[in-house]
Amino acid sequence: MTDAQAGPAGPAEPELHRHFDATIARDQRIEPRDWMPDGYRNTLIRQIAQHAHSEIIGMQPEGEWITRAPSLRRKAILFAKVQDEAGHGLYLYSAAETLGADRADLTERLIAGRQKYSSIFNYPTPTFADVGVIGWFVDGAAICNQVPLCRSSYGPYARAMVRICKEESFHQRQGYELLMTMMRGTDAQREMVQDAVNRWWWPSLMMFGPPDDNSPNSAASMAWKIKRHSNDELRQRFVDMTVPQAEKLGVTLPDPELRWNEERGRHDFGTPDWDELMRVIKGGGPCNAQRVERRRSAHEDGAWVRQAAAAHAAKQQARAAGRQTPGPGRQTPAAEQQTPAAERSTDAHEGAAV
Ligand code: BYC
Repeated sequence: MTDAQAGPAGPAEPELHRHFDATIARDQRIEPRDWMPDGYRNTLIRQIAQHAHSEIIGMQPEGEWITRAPSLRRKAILFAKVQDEAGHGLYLYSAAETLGADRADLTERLIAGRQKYSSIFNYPTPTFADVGVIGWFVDGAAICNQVPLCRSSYGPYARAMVRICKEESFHQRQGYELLMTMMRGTDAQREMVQDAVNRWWWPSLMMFGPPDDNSPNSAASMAWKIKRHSNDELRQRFVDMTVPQAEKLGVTLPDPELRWNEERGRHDFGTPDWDELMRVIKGGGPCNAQRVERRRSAHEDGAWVRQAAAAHAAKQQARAAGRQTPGPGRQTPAAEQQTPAAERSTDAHEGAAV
């Protein structure tokens, strides 16, 4: 709510600002109807939209394996995981809408290349071991990054994250279990796992964003308690969590500088290739063009579904308001009964598409 919206009798902006600051300082939540500074609102829309886009684009690299999964069990698991990601995207778009963003507009921005999504989803998935490593590393990194977001100062985002994190932890375990199974298999399977680990390790570290001294958004986001920890702190947590898991699995992480630092009580590790991160963020990764093109065609192919849903909602609304008038081409229930089911559904699709 802006000062103008508060009306002439409402509190003045400095007072609203003080109230907002005090709410943040008390670690209480900001809710959609509360006054908030424009910078806070815009930062949230930016981060939540990018997060939503990442979930939706993130369906693609693993989704490519649904038809090629090696067993019915693996197919069912993968199907469920990819579907969860669609759900995460939808919760997050809804959270962005509570801030005044328009979901259709956010999607347009994504497919026009004007809004970002996570760099990690611009890498290819040539083997089934990639599915396991995405679960282990990418969902593991997501957990490190997103558990603190459950305490984010903006209520709808924090609440969406609670459910998302529960599902991410299942995703991570399924990835690790898949890799455990492969590691108990043949030499070729073990090599496949190690190769996938080698390819995904550094891009996974890049998911946490640029280093703190080159992270322009961090200071404001942390002051507003949108982000609770810095990019480097979360990256370090991910490394500390993953190293013992790699040992247990029997793979090596491709970093010669990786070692336990007794004094710090944490692992030292090498520096990711930040030029690569910037290149991928700007659209120059191995699969950026393919991912966005796929999203664009799925969006265009789905136009008839959106039109049909909107037409249905309008009809329901008109019915509820008691002013329903049958349209010129509308069939009577009796006529509908005479039309074979298959034709009826084709008609519905065509009708919706025009
Ligand atoms: N990729 O100032 P900084 C998932 C951008 S979904 C692309 O540090 P901030 C999952 C950044 O946006 C994974 N862009 O920014 C899904 C900023 O650009 P703008 C997604 C990146 O926001 C399916 C600029 O670089 N997770 O886990 O303070 C299956 C400067 O960065 C990246 C989220 O979205 C990157 N890696 O911190 C499995 C979590 N890094 O906007 C798993 C929520 C940075 O100024 N988001 N950029 O033009 C966040 O926590 C924060 O937004 C970030 C970046 C830590 C990512």
